Amino acid sequence: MPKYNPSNIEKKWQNFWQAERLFESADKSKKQKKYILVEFPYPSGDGLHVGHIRPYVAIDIVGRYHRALGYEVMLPFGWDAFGLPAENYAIKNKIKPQIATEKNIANFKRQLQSIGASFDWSREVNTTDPQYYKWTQWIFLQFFKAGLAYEAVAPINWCPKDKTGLANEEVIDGRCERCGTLVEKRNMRQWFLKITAYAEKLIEGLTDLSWPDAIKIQQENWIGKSRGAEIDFKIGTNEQKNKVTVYTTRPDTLLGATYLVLAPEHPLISELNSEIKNWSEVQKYINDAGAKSDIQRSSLEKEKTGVQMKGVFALHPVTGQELPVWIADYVLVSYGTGAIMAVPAHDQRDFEFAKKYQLPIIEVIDAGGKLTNSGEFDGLTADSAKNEITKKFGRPKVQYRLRDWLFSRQRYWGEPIPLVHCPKCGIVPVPEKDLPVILPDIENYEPTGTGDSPLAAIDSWVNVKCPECGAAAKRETNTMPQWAGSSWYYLRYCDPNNSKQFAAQQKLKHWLPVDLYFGGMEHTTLHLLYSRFWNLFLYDQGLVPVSEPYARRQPHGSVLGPDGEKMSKSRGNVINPDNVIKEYGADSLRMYEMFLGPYEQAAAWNPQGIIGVRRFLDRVWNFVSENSSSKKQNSTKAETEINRLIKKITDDINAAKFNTAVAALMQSFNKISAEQVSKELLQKFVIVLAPFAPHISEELWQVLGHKKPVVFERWPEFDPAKLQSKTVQFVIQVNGRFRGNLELPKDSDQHTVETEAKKLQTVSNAFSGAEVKKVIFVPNRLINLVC
Ligand code: ANZ
Ligand code: ZN
Repeated sequence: MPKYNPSNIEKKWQNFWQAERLFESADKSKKQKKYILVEFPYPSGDGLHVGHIRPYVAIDIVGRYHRALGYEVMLPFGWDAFGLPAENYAIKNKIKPQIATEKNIANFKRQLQSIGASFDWSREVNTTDPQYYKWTQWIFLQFFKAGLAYEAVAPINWCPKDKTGLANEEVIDGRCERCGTLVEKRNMRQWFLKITAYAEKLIEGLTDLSWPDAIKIQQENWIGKSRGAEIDFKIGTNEQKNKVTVYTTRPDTLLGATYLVLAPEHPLISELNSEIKNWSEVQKYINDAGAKSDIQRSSLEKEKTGVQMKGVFALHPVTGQELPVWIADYVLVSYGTGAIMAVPAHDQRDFEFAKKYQLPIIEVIDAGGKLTNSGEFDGLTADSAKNEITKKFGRPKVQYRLRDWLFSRQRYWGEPIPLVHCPKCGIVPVPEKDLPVILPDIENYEPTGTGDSPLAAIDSWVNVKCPECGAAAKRETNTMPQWAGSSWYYLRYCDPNNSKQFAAQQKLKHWLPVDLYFGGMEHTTLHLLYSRFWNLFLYDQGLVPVSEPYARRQPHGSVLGPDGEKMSKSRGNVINPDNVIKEYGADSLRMYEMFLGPYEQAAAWNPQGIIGVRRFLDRVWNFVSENSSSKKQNSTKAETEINRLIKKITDDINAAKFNTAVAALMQSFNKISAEQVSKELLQKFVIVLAPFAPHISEELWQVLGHKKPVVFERWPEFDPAKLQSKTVQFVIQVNGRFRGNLELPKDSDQHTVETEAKKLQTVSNAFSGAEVKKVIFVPNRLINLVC
């Protein structure tokens, strides 16, 4: 038998699997289905590093394991190729995105095949393929027809570097999620998807999902349900006409409201301008506030600023007192009603503001939680006062922090929004038969920064006839965000080549929901939320059979560079799997990826660490080859060990504890290889090794005399009776003094133990011929011979 040399065997098996199409899943299989999904990547120009590969190895292990259990496994893969990363790469390298994307995909695919990933390539999807985005556009039109896609001029998040609008979800701590640039506000015409209509369903749907709590809580907080009340205050001199409505979660503190605050963008301000005595001061304040982001404005640490609208007063609905009205940027126009009643005695931000501007502070809740200074409500608990005051002076109101999804981008590399602007008919959807609206091949695809996408400059594309009346009309030139294609790709995998529908109902029924979804924590309030929204909508339209797409979610920790820092080109700490495979082989790479540490946690790549894994595989290779025609029986220890190993690996894969599974393989192998083993035991060992190290396992399976590949083998069962060791150690004493240990079958009776003990040299020495007078026997523990 030659030495283990991965480069001699890995390509061979990859080609075999591919040629035999072993991993293509059948829609009509009699087996139970298992749909296992991993988030599809952006095919960036840099290729995959070892961090990207970790989830692909994990999902491959889970997929191979379930095939061995007898499931019809769907393990699809595809490319999320629209959007900024692909486009920025193309601009930087002066290659058209279409061409760069194709090249990058080929490289990614080569890398994935080189790790032996068992994806079903017959289901490959690519979001930039017109046959794919035809249906992305079609789904958008369903939103439009249902009134859930709308156009509006609104102050939006604008990334000055990427030169595009961003959704709230793409702004992380005030910065662009992609490039980290501070986000600005811009007033622009935009397209929105009404995700807020699904706020409640998005919260409710979480209940039955077996997702980690941390993810559920993060989504719930992002949606941010709040219960409170709306209360009206009359305002200005024309009291008949003008009122301001505030949103409060503390209606019980109404009598403590000593002034009102409006957001700088509140529409009432300009309506009142003739009454405002310090109009120019007010205007200046409003202009300054416009430049700040919401995050900057609502930061708790920030010193509060504001300006009073002199000459304008609001009337307190209970006391009729005149209250001053201020404008301050800590009140956001996008939340609640954009106006608050300020209760400085009970709200920290109001308190700081009142101190700074010397506004009155009235305490209305005493130390015992009862109302005070509140007239007829004095003595009520805060809870009952909330109800009473809401009933008398306001209306109950549920409020969500979630905002509608800003869905248009001023960039080239995205799905064109399939709408036409007609001077007579208004906004007209492109008829279904004319889909897809193809993204034109153009020369200048760099972002303009003017708020128009580069498409706006292509007259031949923009100018069309109105689909309804035939008049000269113009195409919508905004494109969709990178999150569009990924919002429904798991549906397309069920029926990737359908040209009549986005997917056939019966196939969706067969495969959905996704049983297990691997993906990153960073997508919790982006892709994971968006795709649940699309799915809920399509479910309501009767177009998908399940309301929730992902039954179980498995997050992963990232792989850090050897320096413990995030892998990045600029740090020079990126580990390329191509090099690792060249040096150690794909199986060592796979096992080391899993061995790094708990799957959910970040772990640093240790270039030395993989050597241990490689040595393990060398030893497995030699031991199995040497014993491949073993006629021996298993020793009791070996028998126990293999049963324990099978149980451990089974449990660990089910719980996504891949690192302890690899450790168990190594430890068990050490024990087994010191014992007498049967060929049958080696076969079991190879079958449970196969999901982790599939290439060496195929090769050894052949060495063990099999013609069919190991991927067809059933997962071995363990014998629960054999999990316990069958022998125990007895302590042997003479007259209460320790004389040695004896390993004997479990539950040996007193006579057997006594006979064996007497054979010991140390025991007969201690007797020196005397008779045994008494025996103390503790089953499975001890025997004490007294003479
Ligand atoms: C009076 C009050 C008294 C308040 C008190 C709080 C404590 P959540 O839980 O996040 O919904 N608020 C309302 N709209 C706002 C806006 N557009 N910008 C900034 N703040 C706003 O918080 C609701 C509370 O936040 C509301 O209840 C309001 O202040 C403030 F002791 O009203 B409260
Ligand atoms: Zn028209």
